[in-house]
Amino acid sequence: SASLCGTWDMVSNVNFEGYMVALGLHSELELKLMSISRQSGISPCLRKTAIKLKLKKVIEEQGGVCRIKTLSVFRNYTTSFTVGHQFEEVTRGLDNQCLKSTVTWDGDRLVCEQIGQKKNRGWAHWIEDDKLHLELYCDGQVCKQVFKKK
Ligand code: RET
Repeated sequence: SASLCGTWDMVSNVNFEGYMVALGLHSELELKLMSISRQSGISPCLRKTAIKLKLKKVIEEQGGVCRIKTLSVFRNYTTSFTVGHQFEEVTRGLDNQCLKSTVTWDGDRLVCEQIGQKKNRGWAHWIEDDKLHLELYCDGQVCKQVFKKK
C-alpha cells in the first residue's frame, strides 16, 4: 500500500448520508418513529454530525502491517491489517458491528470485503490524479470520498 501512504485531507464527500443510512445510523426523528431506545448503541444525532465532518486519512505501513486512521474533530476510527489476511474488525463508534474483513489488492486498488450483517459491504482505496479516492459500499449504497495530499 506504499503509494497510498501519507496524510490526506478530504476535498469531497458524496452520499456519505446514504452510506450511513445503509449502516443503520438513523436520525433522531427516524429513531423516534421506529421507537428505538437510546440504549440501542446508535447515537441519534451521529449521522447529522458525521456528514459535516472534514475527514483526514493517515495511511501508514510498517513491517507488512497497514494502518488506516480516519481522523475528525468529533471521532477517530483506526484499522490495522495485513493485506490478504482476514481479520476481525469492530466498527466501534460507527455502527458497532463485528465484521470479518479482508483487504486485498485488485490491480492498483486496495479493496476490502467486510462480512457481517450487511450485504455487499466494503471499500476501495486508490490513487487517481495525485488524489486518494475512496468508495465505501453498503447494501447498494455507495459513498465516494476524495482526499488531497497534505
Ligand atoms: C466517523 C465519525 C462517526 C460516524 C462515522 C464515521 C465514519 C467513518 C468511516 C471510516 C472508514 C474507514 C476506512 C478504513 C479503512 O481501513 C468519521 C468515524 C460513520 C466510514 C475505510
